[in-house]
Amino acid sequence: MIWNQKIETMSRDEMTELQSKRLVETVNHVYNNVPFYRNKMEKIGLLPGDIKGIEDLNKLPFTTKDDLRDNYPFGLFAIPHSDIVRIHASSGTTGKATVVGYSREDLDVWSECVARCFTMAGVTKDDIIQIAYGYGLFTGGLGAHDGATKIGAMVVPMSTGNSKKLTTMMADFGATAIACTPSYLLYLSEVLEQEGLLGSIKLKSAICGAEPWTEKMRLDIEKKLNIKAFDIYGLSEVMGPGVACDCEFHKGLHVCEDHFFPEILDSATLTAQKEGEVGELAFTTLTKKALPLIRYRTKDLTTISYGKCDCGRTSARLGRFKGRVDDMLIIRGVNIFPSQVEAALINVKEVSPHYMMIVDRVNNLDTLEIQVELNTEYLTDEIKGLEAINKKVTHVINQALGISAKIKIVEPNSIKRSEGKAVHVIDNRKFN
Ligand code: DLL
Repeated sequence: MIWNQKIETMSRDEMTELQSKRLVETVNHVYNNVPFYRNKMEKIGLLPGDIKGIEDLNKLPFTTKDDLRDNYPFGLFAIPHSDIVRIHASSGTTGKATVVGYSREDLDVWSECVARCFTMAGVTKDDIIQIAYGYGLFTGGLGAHDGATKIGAMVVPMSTGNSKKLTTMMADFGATAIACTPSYLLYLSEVLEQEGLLGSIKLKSAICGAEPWTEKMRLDIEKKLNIKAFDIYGLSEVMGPGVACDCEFHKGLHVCEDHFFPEILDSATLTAQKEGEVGELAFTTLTKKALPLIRYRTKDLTTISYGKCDCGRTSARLGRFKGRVDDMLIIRGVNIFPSQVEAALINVKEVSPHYMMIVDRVNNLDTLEIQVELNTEYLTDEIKGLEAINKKVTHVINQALGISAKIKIVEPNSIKRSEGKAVHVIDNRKFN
């Protein structure tokens, strides 16, 4: 089934016309209401009237996560605060959050996009869906919740954690769909097995995203749970989950192109890549009122294709995500930058800022160990002393990252120094 037949099967010409009209409106909106964009455009001598359609997009400047951070918290908002009805946030490079805002209309668009995606995954009003993305500042929980509600499905707002309760309810309620990160779903499949519940669940589909995963992992999930699994993509800055999703043919993620215009760029030259070539994904929002973004560089690496899909949809499709161009890690769905660890360690006098983050996936769950060097003057054989330091470091790191990490205090000078760019991360997870 297709949620929005008219839009999702629109001809390329009609789509370009709609996108062009909306781009012109968005450029006027940011020029008139966001000093950051007005200044950027004035600097290059660009007036809103110079943008007549999508063909003029490359005249416009890019936006980055740093721009959002520099304008923390509300500096890029384009409407009065009294018209903002929701705030979400995700972590930034310095530990300071990237704050995003939504008007009532933005929330309507968001639930429409998620409804399209969930419909691609076969969810209908007859389904019972457990939303097991985190509810709160993270966009996953509430974003998925509103989309499923729009479809009219019976929504079970589980959030994350408490896996035993989730699996028990999955069986007791006869849940037919689940939305959560792929790694969490694999973990849940183990809990179901341990609890002897695998035979008594009615699950049919899972809509997984918020972190990179492989096609193999998707197939593993399908086999383990005897369900269909779908890949959903999104990012807080642009909206949250629902920017794109794959259909039953799994030949790329259909973009909600009438709301978000995708570009695939060569990261070095920032010029367009050809269809099928890997590059950095950038989005221009076409209808957002509260936080419109022009050519936002997502740092995500993928491909794009435009041919009609076997499902009948004509929307542009993104290939499976291949990683990121920056050093952001996604661990258990949480965005983490190594610089957050560095900033936290500076506050602990007993250790040096030399550290190594070791990320792995054990029993389908991401693990994070951080090795931290002791400062020479605190070198001691006393176990108690070391334990106290470990406790202190664990506390500051967990506070800074928002997830728990295993801390290992190591001897001075034992972490390998690099001759070029510092290497702070060993990521043993495989995404390709
Ligand atoms: O992760 C929004 C979301 C929630 C998407 C639930 C899907 C499901 P952020 O926390 O801002 O937002 O993180 C965005 O996560 O730039 C990608 O690097 C990564 N990401 C999201 N979905 C996928 C996916 C949410 N399907 C960042 N495949 C993005 C690979 C993904 N990476």
